[in-house]
Amino acid sequence: MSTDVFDLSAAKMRDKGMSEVSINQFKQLYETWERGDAKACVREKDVTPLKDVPRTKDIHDTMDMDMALDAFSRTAFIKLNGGLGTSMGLEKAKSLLPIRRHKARRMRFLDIIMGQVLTARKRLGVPLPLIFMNSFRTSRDTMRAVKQDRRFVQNDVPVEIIQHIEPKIDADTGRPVDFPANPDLEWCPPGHGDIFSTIWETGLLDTLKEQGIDYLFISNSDNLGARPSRTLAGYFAQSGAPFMIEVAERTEADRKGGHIVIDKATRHLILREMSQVDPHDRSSAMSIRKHPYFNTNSIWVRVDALRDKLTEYNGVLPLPIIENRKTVDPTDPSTRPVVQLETAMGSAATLFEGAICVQVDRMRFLPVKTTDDLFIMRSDRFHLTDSYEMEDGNYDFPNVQLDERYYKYIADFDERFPYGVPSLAAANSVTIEGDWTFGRDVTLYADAHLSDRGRSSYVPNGQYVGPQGIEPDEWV
Ligand code: UPG
Repeated sequence: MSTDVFDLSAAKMRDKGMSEVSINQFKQLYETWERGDAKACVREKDVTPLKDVPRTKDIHDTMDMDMALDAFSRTAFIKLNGGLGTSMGLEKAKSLLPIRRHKARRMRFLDIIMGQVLTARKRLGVPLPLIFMNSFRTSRDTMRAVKQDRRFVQNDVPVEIIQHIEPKIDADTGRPVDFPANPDLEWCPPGHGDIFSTIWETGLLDTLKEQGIDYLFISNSDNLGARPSRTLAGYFAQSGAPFMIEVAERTEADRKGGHIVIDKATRHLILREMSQVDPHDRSSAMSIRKHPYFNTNSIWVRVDALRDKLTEYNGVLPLPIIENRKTVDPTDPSTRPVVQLETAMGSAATLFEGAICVQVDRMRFLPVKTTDDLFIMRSDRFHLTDSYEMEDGNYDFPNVQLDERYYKYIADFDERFPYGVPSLAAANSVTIEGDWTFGRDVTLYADAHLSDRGRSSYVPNGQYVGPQGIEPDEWV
């Protein structure tokens, strides 16, 4: 493929009125992909594992809280909100999905995020600007929901920045794909690593600097555990590091997502996503003994350091590329195969000399990637406190496996839990096979298991479900 082929994408982007920064970014992604470097892996032999990362709990015990408050008063809170919950069959931002009721209000991720920010502002008297990075797909709905909350006021700093879009590439020809049936599907967001060029282009760093902001805390909007933290702001400020990644101890359940390793040659941090693991290194990379921490995707960045880095690279950081192969209509496998070129936010750590990691407890990592996660989040395992913390006794959650055929998509899931999800307080694990609809006040306990009866089945009101299925007597 030649540069002329890339020019077709550039022309398509210009026609859509896209900026030169976005075109330059896409050019960098495209050329890397064309060279075959998108498949470049981070080899085990070239890295050392990350070990002995300081724990937040120990940091908290020795923290000077006045200093921490000062750092926190100079922090902005940014939420990555550009992704759609497509893996759960959603066509809007995942953050608009209801999680639970609280004081008669239906709470979505977004309400909880805003509640967390408003609580921190009020209790600690800090400005804590909240900024969503939306995509063309999530902006309208998200902003409408933000405006509904009259308590939320923010005048000097924009509440959203809108990330770039890029053409999906026809996997066979390298050209921008055509899909007249739904031209919107010809475009995609370039991954959460796009945050940096978006921040650059919107001039957000200057606005924040004028408002006295020195630190950014950026995290996934689907992680309600990534709350504002005075202690972590203090630790980051005190460390003098330009960039900090929150990592958490990996469990056997954390097979997806990325982990942090150290480059043997440069000693810089590297984020290794599972897609960047060479097949020969798979068992090492999966080993939680060898690589005990994973990336929560919550990062802290110094405004000055980021501005310097973005200036050095003209607004487009040279981040490793992730090649995401799909069909142009991801819900229809018969449509044309495409490549979506993406970058990951945490991979920028490599560019910052002196970047560090900090170990956080599970309470700061409560992601909802699948309806299995949502099942736990909506259950009585959690209690939403008045300061909008998702609280659980020990944050040690049951392993949940709901039959993908009936529960993977949110509409199917909701249909089968018309009275809300069952009690999980006494459940060690949950396996549901087959098509089960649940009545009111059902309790799952121990290793709760329902097996497939080959037809739609019902768990009646008030029943207990344990390792042997519905107990004490079989109904259905
Ligand atoms: N997002 C955007 N724009 C994009 C893509 C994603 O804003 O173009 C947002 C998305 O809405 C979500 C967040 O970014 O809030 C994370 O996106 P997702 O696709 O869910 O990322 P993951 O595959 O979960 O992986 C990230 C990190 C991984 C880490 C994991 C922790 O890449 O290293 O372990 O988050 O949940």
